[in-house]
Amino acid sequence: AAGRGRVEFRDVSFGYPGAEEPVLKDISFTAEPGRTTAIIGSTGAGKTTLLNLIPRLYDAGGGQVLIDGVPVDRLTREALSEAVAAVPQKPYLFSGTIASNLRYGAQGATDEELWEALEIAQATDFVRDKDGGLDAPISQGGTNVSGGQRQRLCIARALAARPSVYLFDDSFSALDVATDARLRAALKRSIADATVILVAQRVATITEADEILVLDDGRIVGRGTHEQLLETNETYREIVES
Ligand code: TTP
Ligand code: MG
Repeated sequence: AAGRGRVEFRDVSFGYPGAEEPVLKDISFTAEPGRTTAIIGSTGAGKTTLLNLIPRLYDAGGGQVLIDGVPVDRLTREALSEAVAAVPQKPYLFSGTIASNLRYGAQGATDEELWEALEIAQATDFVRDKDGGLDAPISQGGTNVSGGQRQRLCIARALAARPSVYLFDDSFSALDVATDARLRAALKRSIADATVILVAQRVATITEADEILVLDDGRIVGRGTHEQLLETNETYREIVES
């Protein structure tokens, strides 16, 4: 990816085909390289939908989504998939091996690079313990690994792709608190220059973000740091205290 990965939403609105109500309304923000932007909001607020507009799972109805100043619908699919790696809320593994799953989006990655990605994703131990290591079989849908292991393999897959923009949709929820903390510390060191946009429920995950966007019913109703929002934003306080 040539650019640095600055993601900008300009007055973005979006509604699912056939639905009457838009799911996202007047969304404007910028996620800068080297910074973590967190999105929080109650279930159904539109967090996943917002993330999905970046790799163009859907296109914005109004407004623009840009990466390094270029509207995403003017980027080739190849350029877009090089720039952005998303860890979806329901992470998916394909039938094959651990290595083939990690190389999805990173075909040229060496074994060493895969182990590095696994190390950051806190997945080294369980992959090493599996018969075959990187070549251990994964069944369709990844049903032969646990939910937390699946999450970490999908995080490692994103890391192996070396994008400039990382999207994490509630990607740390199946991890215990200690693993979550170790993983985020490792991420901070290893992808310090990337743009990170994450959706999170756990307060500890959010509080370390450089900027937090509070999404309510498809609108941004607050933005700032954890401390700023605690002082000024009722919706944020309710979410954090619940
Ligand atoms: P989401 O964007 O899925 O909301 P969310 O990610 O904030 O919720 P959660 O915390 O539970 O993950 O959905 C926003 C609205 O859009 C919601 O009313 C459901 C609707 N929707 C569809 O109609 N079709 C879809 O494919 C999706 C993903 C959501
Ligand atoms: Mg969601």
